[in-house]
Amino acid sequence: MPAFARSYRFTDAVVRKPAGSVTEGLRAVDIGAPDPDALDGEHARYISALEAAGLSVHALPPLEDFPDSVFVEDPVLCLGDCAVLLRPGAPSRLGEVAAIEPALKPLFSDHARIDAPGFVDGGDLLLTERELVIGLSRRTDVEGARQLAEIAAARDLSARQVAAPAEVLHLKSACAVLDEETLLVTKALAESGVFAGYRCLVVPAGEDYAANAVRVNDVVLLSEGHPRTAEMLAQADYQVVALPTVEVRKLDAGLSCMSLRFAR
Ligand code: CIR
Repeated sequence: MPAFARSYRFTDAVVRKPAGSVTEGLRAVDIGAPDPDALDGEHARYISALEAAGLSVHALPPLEDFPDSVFVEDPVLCLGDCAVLLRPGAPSRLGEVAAIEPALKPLFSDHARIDAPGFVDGGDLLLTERELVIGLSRRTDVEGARQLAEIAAARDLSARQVAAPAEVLHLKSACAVLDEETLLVTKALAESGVFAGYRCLVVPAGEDYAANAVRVNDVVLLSEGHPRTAEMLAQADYQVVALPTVEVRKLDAGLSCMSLRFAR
């Protein structure tokens, strides 16, 4: 696959409008259901930010049967021209794959899929300029990772497995790509050594949630309310766009999980 800034230069994104059933979305700790209207507002701001960053946004209709289906990052991985249909590890989310597949057909020329018994959630996949990092978590298992590494290898991309941090849902809850060589990471993940060889910008204390940022073309989308991270990124010459995430956070979600980003 072409390697020109594939990890942050995009032309298109797929999103899915939140369903009313989003109040029933999965969460590890129940701190209250998200407010559907407020979540719609966050989602609309997110779409506007993607468009302002230069992307054509394909917005899919809500799926009431799947409360977490707004988090389109989890059932699919975009690898260049290839849409890889994953197998989310939460039983209530498995059906999201068949539901999104028809929308991807016209957008990608190449298709692959993870088969049973493997499980992979897209939130555990960090695609950098040099490799695909697969986080093993409660949602992503060794068999799924093995299959995905084969799919990647067939497209000239190397993959490796790491342990996702136990205290968060997904690997990418704790890290993001900033550019060809730089990652934004939580302190714990930086200290684990899994990203030795990268330049790691470490999220300041108390702002770990901000590590789930998204570099899109010339900007970095960052969760609002993390001033020290915003300042650190600005000092490093990144252009930050802060977005509200109060409602999605109640569902253990963040900015990366609300879109599939790719270049056409
Ligand atoms: C879930 O538990 O699957 C959803 N409530 C949140 C998914 C967040 N996805 C992501 O970070 N990629």
